[in-house]
Amino acid sequence: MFDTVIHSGTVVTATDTFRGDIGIRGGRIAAIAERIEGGERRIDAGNRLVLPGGIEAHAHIAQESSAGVMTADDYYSGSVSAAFGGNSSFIPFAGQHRGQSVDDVLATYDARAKRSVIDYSYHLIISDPTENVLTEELPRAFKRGITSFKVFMTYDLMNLGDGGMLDILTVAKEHGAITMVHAENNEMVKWMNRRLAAKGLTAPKYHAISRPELAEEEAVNRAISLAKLVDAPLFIVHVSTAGGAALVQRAKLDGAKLFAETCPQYLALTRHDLDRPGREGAKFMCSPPVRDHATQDALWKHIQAGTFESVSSDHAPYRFDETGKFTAGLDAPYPKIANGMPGIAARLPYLFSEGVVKGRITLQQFVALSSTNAAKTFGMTQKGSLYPGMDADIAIWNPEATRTVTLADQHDNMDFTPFEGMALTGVPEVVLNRGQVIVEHGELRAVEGQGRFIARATVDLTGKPGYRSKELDPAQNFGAEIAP
Ligand code: DUC
Ligand code: ZN
Ligand code: ZN
Repeated sequence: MFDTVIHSGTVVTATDTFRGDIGIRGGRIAAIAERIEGGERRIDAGNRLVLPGGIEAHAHIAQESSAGVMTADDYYSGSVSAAFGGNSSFIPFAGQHRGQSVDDVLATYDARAKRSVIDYSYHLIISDPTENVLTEELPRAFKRGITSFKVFMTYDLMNLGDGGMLDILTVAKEHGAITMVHAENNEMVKWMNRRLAAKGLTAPKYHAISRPELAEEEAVNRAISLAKLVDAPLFIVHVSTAGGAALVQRAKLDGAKLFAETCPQYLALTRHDLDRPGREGAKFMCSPPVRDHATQDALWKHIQAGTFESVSSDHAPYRFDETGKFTAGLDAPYPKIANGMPGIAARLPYLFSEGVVKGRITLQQFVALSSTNAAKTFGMTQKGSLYPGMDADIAIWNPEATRTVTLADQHDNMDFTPFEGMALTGVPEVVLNRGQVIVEHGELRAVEGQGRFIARATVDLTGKPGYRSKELDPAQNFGAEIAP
């Protein structure tokens, strides 16, 4: 009656922990009960934890940066590494560069993503919101279940300006989609770059100085205001500052349609890591940059308080050579070094060890932050929890096993990991995607291309009443019908 039964485990969801067996049929959970007999295959969970498979909601896979640098991971290596890190699905970015049509971009990523071993979707990055993009191509993307996209407030080649952002927020709202934003003030960063360059301060460590905390805080505040003006849902990616997190928390208390994430690197690393000898510091360059210990403590408090829906990796794998970090030469100044770091396999083991094992968060919070909330926010309605009818996306975790992070453990195409040498407790030992075992005790069981594209539903705004601007309310604006 069942293809597979997982027995003798402790099932954990975002709300509950209980002893129970899971029966799987046709890739879905068919039954959960105290005891389930039979099954063509029986997997003994051996008293370990049976969790929803992770959903990685922020990863750069087979993606060219605006400077033209290709990530080291394609959909095969990136998805394999994700699977070893306890993930059953992921949502990398499909990036539009200026002048490109969204239809073409999606066709390109469809071809690249065919190699994935786990289920996938894309967030669409919009850098060129032409009339055709806004009125024809985005609605077509929504129709095929791509219900989120990312815009930038920084980088000359990506940043849309406030007006462009309002256009995207408005179109997204009309379709029930969510806009994601990289929030850093472009002019502050450029001004800092000029001041540092004038003094010849171009080593990797100055990357951390060039992107001030205030640049993030200002942009987070502005992004929230823009979204509030048109009452559109907004997701702030990779929040790296206490000030940015506090702004998110306050806006959420006001009922804004707001979501946010932070990433392990902002909890684990500081700007002093960029001051390692020689070029080593370049390994720790990402944007926004890693900060300091006080910020780490503040971000943990915000994780505990529910400010963030997810802890995502922002896996941006640029190798430590001329194909990645150093396409502009081994001695390139920091503004010409690719920024981004890998972390797709380390995300969940890090969060489990530093979060659950150290008593900072509950198991329920771990499940919510690693899977359930991403499923709800990004419309993966068949994923993110364990109950009958859901996809059998499951990770069996040994909560006591310890492991030291090494490059070999990552299974990606990278030549370093910024988490090298960290001793972590808690290991995802068996991972399933739609009922198929894809990782089993250190062995890959998946076949290239077995992952499927997931058409996603609209954003779940339950519990977020939003905000009505007086000036956009016909009852208060002399009847002007201008609201989106
Ligand atoms: N933003 C990201 O989300 N990832 C890598 C670099 C960046 O600017
Ligand atoms: Zn970003
Ligand atoms: Zn990113």
